[in-house]
Amino acid sequence: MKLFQQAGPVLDNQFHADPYLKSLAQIHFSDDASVQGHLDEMGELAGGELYQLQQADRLNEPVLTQWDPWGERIDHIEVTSLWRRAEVVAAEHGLIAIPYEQSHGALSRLYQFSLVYLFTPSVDIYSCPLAMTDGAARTLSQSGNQQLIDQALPHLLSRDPQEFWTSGQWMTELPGGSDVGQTETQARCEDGQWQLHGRKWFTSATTSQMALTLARPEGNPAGGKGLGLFYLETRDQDGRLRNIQINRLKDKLGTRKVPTAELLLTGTPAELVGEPQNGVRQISPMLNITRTWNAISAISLMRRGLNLAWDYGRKRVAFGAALIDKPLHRETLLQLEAEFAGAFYLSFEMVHLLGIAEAEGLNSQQEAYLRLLTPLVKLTTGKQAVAVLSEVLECFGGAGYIEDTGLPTLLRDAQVLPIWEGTTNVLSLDSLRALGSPQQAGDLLAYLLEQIPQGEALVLKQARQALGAAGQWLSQTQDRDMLERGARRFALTVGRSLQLSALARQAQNTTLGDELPLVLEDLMQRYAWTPLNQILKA
Ligand code: MFK
Repeated sequence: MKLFQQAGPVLDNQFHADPYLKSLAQIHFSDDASVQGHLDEMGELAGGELYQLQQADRLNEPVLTQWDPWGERIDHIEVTSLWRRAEVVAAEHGLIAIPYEQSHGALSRLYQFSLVYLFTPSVDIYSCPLAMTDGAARTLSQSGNQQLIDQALPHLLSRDPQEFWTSGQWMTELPGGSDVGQTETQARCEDGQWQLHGRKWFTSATTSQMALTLARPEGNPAGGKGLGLFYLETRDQDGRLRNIQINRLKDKLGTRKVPTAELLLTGTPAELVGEPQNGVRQISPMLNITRTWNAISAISLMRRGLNLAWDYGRKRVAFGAALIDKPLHRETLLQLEAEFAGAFYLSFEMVHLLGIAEAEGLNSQQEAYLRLLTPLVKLTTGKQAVAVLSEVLECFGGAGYIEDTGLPTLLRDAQVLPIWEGTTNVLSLDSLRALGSPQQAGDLLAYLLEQIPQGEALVLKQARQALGAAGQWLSQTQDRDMLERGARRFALTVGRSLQLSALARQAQNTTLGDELPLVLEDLMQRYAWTPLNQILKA
């Protein structure tokens, strides 16, 4: 008797398979065959070689060896073969270099993040060291510290894998993950050389060649303003760690390929990046870049899950039909697709603005918008990624719960997105900080309302109402406690209204031909029906 055999989901070229990214490329790079060709190449890698390597590498994890056979402390971390390959691909494809080379001017960030979006889901969060590297490059290049710029930037921006460096971002300590002002690490200056002493409790991607970190110069006051921002190189010329001990690797729910470690700094030599105070303010360019990467990671993981779920839905037959021909299964997938599409278009709108900011500068209104968008998009997409990927697993029934399908990894990895780089609550409060004075906040919210396309569609009315209600709440709430209590609801309401607005603008984009706008129009209607949407109605 021949037993039933279920075919599993497969991926092909991930650029070809993505009408959303193709639409962006059509709008911004229609006459640039080199960008289109590059996206094609990355799409092929992501659905082919890297995806196969990812599956083969599934059970491997980074290994920390603290001692050599003869008793010397070495603290060596070996990452897995997927990460080693990902580093080469990232350098050669210019995933950090592109926006700094500026060969595509204001479109450079769109170009970079389109590649990152394709690359990320196949490399098990290798986007983490890349995000921090990009953040460090941006922070150093804005610092005015020419010596550090000359020393580090050629490595961070190199396309040669032998020369390429990644950077850590060592912020979190035991007393304060969110409240960074509580940092205990001390910086002592001896004979003109700064040395750091302290314990870093979460350092992601500890294999990096350099890091930016916060420490309190001796004699400085408590709190964030008393911290300095420091640059350090992790190893000396002989490859030994510079007074750094790796106490252990973290045993995490997900992101298992990322060698997240606890470090002890025992007089680590470091350089001040700028002034010896206001470290939090100085590191904030890095935070805003890594938060952008976080959002792109969120949409890329959602896309991967949905691509697998659609393919499986075509192959899996139940109750006499393929799953995608079952009205309820199809509707479920389309609702998830609507969540994704809103997240996708708003995230890339943020990326576009970032690119304009770096190439040409923004006017004050756009600057305020980008400052607000960054925490809003990070927090909204983080929540969506967890919700969407949980549903994606359900689309596979029991198979979605089985490790060797690779599907549970998607959900576990997504779960970090609302946590690191600022939790949903911290970023909700940052959104309020970003709004500035009541007058500035009022002006910005009015600008956001204007961006919602004209039209009488119910969802557009809903978006206007939600944004209007959020603005009204903000202008009427003076009490600090009340503001803080409502911050998350405010941020998610505005974040989701802006997604709907971005989706609607694309649905009305006549340069996209006939087919896609109709699909987007349909998704726009569904966006307002998705399970996350009670927030929008609030
Ligand atoms: C997959 C992709 C990506 C992910 C890679 C991740 C790997 C890395 C893992 C990690 O490192 S996770 C740890 C990340 N940690 C955080 O994100 C910290 C979260 N906490 C916050 O963001 C708090 O809001 C903050 C620490 C900034 C609050 O600290 P303070 O000391 O209370 O700050 P304060 O006094 O409000 O702000 C200090 C200055 O910074 C102010 O400017 P002024 O000095 O001019 O007044 C602020 O306006 C400014 N500032 C704060 N956040 C800013 C900012 N400026 C611009 N953008 C921001 N986001």
